[in-house]
Amino acid sequence: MAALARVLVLSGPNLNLLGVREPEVYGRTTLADIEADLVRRAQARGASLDCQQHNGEGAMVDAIQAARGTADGILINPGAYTHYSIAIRDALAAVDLPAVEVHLSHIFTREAFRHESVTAPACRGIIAGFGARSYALGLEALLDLIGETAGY
Ligand code: CA2
Repeated sequence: MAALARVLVLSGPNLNLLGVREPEVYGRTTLADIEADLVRRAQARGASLDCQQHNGEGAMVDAIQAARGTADGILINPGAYTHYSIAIRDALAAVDLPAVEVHLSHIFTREAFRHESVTAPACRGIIAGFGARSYALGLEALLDLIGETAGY
């Protein structure tokens, strides 16, 4: 693998509306704010990021498949697909890259239909409930995992 750890940061449907719509639910931080913070953190650790947001399930699957050979790990917030996309789960399992799932909200304290993540079993771990900080915590954990695998 490359000396510089490469991470695909993948956000799912409607997360492009963060900070713009329903701030009372998801806060005022925009996805661009979150991604800028992640880029700073990655640079501090000598890593590079490719940040993508897709509303479609197929586009998410395509991005995960394309990560094979171009990324060393995946930080993913599958959005609502978390709760029902077997296709995204299968793609994560198929690429065989370390993945960390993140959620802004504490999905286990919300509506019952959000309590299950079908995608999490294809990930190394999950961080939920810390708002924008979930992404930051997830990135730090993922870079640790990648570093352990690479032996640096
Ligand atoms: O807490 C999370 O990060 C979620 O992945 C967010 C998803 C939700 O379906 C998951 O259950 C948990 C929803 C993202 C929608 O984001 C919006 C942002 C602003 C306005 C409307 C939706």
